[in-house]
Amino acid sequence: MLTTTMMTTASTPCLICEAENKPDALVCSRCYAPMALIHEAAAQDRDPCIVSVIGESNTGKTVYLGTLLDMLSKRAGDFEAVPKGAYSVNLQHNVVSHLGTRQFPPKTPTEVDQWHWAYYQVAHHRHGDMIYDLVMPDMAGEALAAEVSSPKTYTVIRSLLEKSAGSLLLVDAGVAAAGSPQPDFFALKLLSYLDGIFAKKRGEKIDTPVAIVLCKGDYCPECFDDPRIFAKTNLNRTWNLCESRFEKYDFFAASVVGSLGYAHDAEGNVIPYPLHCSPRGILEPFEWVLAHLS
Ligand SMILES: Nc1nc2c(ncn2[C@@H]2O[C@H](COP(=O)(O)OP(=O)(O)OP(=O)(O)O)[C@@H](O)[C@H]2O)c(=O)[nH]1
Ligand SMILES: [Mg+2]
Ligand SMILES: [Zn+2]
Repeated sequence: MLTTTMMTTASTPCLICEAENKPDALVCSRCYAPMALIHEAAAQDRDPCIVSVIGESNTGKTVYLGTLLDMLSKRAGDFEAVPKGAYSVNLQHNVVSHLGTRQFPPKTPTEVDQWHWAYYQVAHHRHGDMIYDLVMPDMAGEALAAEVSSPKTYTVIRSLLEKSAGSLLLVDAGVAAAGSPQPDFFALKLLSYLDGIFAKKRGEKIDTPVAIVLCKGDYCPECFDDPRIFAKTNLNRTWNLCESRFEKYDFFAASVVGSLGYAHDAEGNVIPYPLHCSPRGILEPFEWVLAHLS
């Protein structure tokens, strides 16, 4: 008995990659997940549930996730969200304060120890007051691309996806609507990576819910009319892979900004500025994932 107590106080296993860490460590020595998250989780009586937000760089992951968390903590759609630890508020704070000054937040750094991790206790009053302890890190698109093209470059990404109970796959609908095949190919790569990770038995479909979010819907409002038709037309390869390999998937359109202005930055590049925010379709994919968690 004494030995067990001594062992548990001597090292703390990481929630994400299971590496043993010193009790006073700030981040996990293997995957750089914040240890505050692990300590916070240990104080709970329920296991946290990871919902990953994935997508290419510049698709709008940070803006989407920050807006979603802000809406949840403002009790939108009968949700109630309580951040577990002050570090969890940083992502939402960063996004809301940038949008409030009519700027988009900066790109997420590729260094894992710079990512914002959000750990929220979310309750939904319409769904029988179910409580979910959600861990949602804001990953960098470039790190995801590196991991997908050469697995094990970012062990934290692999561990996070392996442990995910559900995923939100974000796609740039504006770029797809303009005829570029790039969003379709990147989503296809991510889905086949997930397929490899989640596959239990050969031939069996994946039962982890995946919501495909068509971001920046303000550039192509037609995607709100019927996101499935939009995906079938503009993201046909992704659509087909979903149909063949995934049991629980759906398509959603979303946008955060109501109107954009354009101006030059210090280097002379033309940059879009959000003149006003009018979040649309942000809660729906999240609500759908929660409803389909097994
Ligand atoms: N029109 C429009 N543009 C958006 C919206 N959301 C994001 N953007 C644009 O997309 C850019 C990238 O958004 P981010 O949220 O930083 O993208 P990201 O996926 O986090 O990118 P990485 O951090 O590099 O992985 C922003 O700087 C905006 O220019 C939206 O709802 N509408
Ligand atoms: Mg980002
Ligand atoms: Zn770890």
